[in-house]
Amino acid sequence: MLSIPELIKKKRDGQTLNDDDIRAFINAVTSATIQDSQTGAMLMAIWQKGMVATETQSLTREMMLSGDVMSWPKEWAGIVVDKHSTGGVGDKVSLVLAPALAACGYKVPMISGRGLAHTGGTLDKLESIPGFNVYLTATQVMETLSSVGCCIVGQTESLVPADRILYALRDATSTVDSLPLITGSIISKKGAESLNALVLDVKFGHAALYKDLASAKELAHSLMTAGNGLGICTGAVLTRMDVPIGRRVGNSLEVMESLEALKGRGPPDLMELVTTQGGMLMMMSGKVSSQSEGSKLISEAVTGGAALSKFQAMMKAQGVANEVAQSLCAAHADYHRILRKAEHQMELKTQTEGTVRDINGMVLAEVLHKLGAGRTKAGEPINHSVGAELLVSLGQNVKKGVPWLCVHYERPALSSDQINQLQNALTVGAPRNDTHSHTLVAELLLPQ
Ligand code: IUR
Repeated sequence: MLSIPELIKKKRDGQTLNDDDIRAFINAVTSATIQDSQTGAMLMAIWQKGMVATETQSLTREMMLSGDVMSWPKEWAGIVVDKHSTGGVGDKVSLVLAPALAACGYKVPMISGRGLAHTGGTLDKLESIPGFNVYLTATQVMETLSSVGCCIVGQTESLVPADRILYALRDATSTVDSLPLITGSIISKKGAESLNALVLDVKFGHAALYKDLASAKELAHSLMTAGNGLGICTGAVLTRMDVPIGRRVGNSLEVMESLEALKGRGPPDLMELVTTQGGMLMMMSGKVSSQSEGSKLISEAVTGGAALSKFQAMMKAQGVANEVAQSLCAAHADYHRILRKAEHQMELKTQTEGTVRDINGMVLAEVLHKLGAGRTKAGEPINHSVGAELLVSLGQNVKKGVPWLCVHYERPALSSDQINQLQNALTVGAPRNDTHSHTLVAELLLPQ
C-alpha cells in the first residue's frame, strides 16, 4: 500500500488513483491519521489534475462509507426518493416537493444544508418556524418517515464524516470548485440516504454556481454518473437561475411563500420546478410511465391540500407546537403572528416605464446577505426576518414610480450604495407587445 506522500505524488503527477488508493486516503481523513497539510495537498492535486469517472466513483463510494449508511424496511423498496439543488436565490422547492412526494406515497429522508455565500439553505428557512428541530436522531427519522413520509433534517456527526472534514479544508485551500470534489460531496450524502431515485436541479445563470449551460451540464453528467454508479436511479433537470424563484427571498418570507404554494396559491415558476422534479422522480421510480403524468399527480397533491397536510404533520413531528403548525396551515393564516416580521419595510420604485426585462437575483441576494439574511462563515447567526418581496414579474409592463421591491430589514438601515445596487438589479426596457419568454427548464437528463 502506498504511503500518503506517495498517494499525493501519484495524483500530482497525473496518474489515476485506484480503488485501494482512494480508500486509503479517505480512511486516513476519517480516522484523522493524515495531517491537514497532506489532505490540503491532495485536494489541490485533485483540483489541478481532475479525476476520471472511475476515480470519482470510488471517491464518492468511500466518502459515503466513511460513516453510517441508512437502511430502510423492505416494504419501502423503490419508494425512497430525494432531490438536490445546486443552489438558487429564492429556491424553496424542497419545502413544497418533499410533502407533495409524501402525499403521493413516497418516503423522503431529505438531508439539507445551511445557506452559505449568496444561496439560502433549506434548514435556515425551516428554522424560522418557532420550534422546528432539524436535528433528528436516526430513530426519529425512521419514525417520521413511517408516520408522515417526509422529514427535512441536517447532516448528523455520523453521516459522511469525511465530507465534513474535506469540505472545511476545501474552503481553506480554494479547492471548492472541483468537479470530482463537488460530485463526491453531494452524491456521497445522497448515497448515505440509501435512495432509490434522485433528481438533481442543476442551475445555470448569473445567480448560479455555474454561469453557462455547458458547464452546468458537465456537472449534471458527473453527478448523474456517480449517483447511478451507487445504484440510485439519478436524473437531472437543468434550470435557469437569473431571476429569483417565486416572489419572496429571505428565510421566513420564503416559508410564507411555500405555505401559500401548499395552499394552491404558488407562483408559476416555483410550481413548474416542483412539478417537473416530482414528475421525474415518479417516472424514474416506475410509478408512472411519463414525467407529465407524474407532474400532474404532484400538482394534484398540492392543489388538493394533501401536501399541506403532510407539511403540517412534518412540522409537528419535528418539534413545532400543534397550535403553531395549525395556524400556519390555516387557509387565511396571519403568518406574522408566528413568523417574526422585520422591524422595517422599504419600497423601491421603478425609475422608468417599460417592460420588466431582468431582476438580477445575484445582486438581490448579495444585498440581503449583507443585511443579515445570510452568513459568510459556517456557524454565524442569521436574521430570519430579513428579506425582500418582488412586487413585479418578468415581462410585466410598469409605469414610472410604481413600487417594484419591498425590502424587509432591521437596523442598521440600507446604505445609499445598497439602495443603488438594488435599483440597478431591475432592468426595465422598451415596452413590447409580445409576452416575454423566459423558459425556466432548459433540459431534462434521464438515466440511460
Ligand atoms: N453542496 C455540497 O454538499 N457539497 C459541495 O461541494 C457543494 C455544495 I459546491
